[in-house]
Amino acid sequence: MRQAGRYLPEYRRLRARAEGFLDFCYTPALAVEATLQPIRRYAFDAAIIFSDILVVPHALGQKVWFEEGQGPRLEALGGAEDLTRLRTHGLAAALAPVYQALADARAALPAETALIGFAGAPWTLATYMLEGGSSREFAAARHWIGARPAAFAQLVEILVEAVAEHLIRQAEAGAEALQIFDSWAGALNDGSLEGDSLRRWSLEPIAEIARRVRAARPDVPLIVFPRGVGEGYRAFAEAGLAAALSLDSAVPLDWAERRLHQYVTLQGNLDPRVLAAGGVAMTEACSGILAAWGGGPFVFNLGHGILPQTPLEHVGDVLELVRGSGA
Ligand code: 1CP
Repeated sequence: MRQAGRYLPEYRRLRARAEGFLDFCYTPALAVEATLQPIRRYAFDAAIIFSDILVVPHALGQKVWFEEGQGPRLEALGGAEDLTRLRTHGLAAALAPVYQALADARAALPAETALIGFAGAPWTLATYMLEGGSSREFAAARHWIGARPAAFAQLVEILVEAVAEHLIRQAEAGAEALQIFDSWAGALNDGSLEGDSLRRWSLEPIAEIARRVRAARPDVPLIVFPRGVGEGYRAFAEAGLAAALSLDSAVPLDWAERRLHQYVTLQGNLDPRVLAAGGVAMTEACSGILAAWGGGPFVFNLGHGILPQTPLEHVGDVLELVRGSGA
């Protein structure tokens, strides 16, 4: 998860060579290099293509840019009339450099290293498109759900279509597994919205995407990450929509083992702050995850993106622990 990230000095040097972050994503030679860097250093079992979830809103014609130290910015959609301006037919052409990068990365990777493609889930993408950037409160998205439900549903429908197409094209280009990030799904499950909004705006759109991807590419496993949904993970596991569920660091290990693992492969969930801190706490956290989940189908991973200040040795130490565990 965010393997290439800013914790690698070689990534920071490469990053300095591109104009803006999106230019970086759309220049296959640079994107491939960023994809390979963590594999060269650590020989992980899988590489994730260097791209971003916001290439989809950008391909739909929304203005997207990244400000140094501030994260993503978008020209927020103001109302239902702005939906008609989204370009729903130019996706493949706009994202051709991403597919090129996947094909080139697949060719450059060792045969035993899996290549993962990814996309943001409709709800998470909608929050960026309506808020105009990162948010903690999601005021605009909540307003659309409450005051303009038909327009919000239309936006989600547009995104289901676009995300499904983007994932299928990534598989065609060489991705061997696909991950859907619903990074802000937790906001749908915090009691502030009416009804079962987690099901309506996260689970169901993802299930529809999963159906389309499975119909086109039954051979490519899907990993779903509805971050922060707590007990809501059960509905995702029981729905049988994905080969694997990625769990955030707040999910209790024994609960997941009892409630989720019989339905689905688990991925996760070392706390990135624990990885950054290192020491005995890190060793014990890894052993705990391996002991709880290592008996069934399981992918060791972080519970969220790696922190830029993470010491390189800690990543090596964790790898050694996991590889030595026999799980
Ligand atoms: O290894 C990799 O880096 C893989 C490529 C990757 C992935 C899988 C990047 C590159 N971004 C993502 C996913 C992504 N992007 C998510 C979902 C996962 C998650 O929850 O972290 C989200 C929400 C984004 C949006 C995004 N992109 C943010 C905002 C996060 C927020 O708090 O709102 C930011 C800061 C980015 C920029 C970005 N994307 C990727 C990198 C390495 C960076 C850092 C920018 C840089 O290097 O300048």
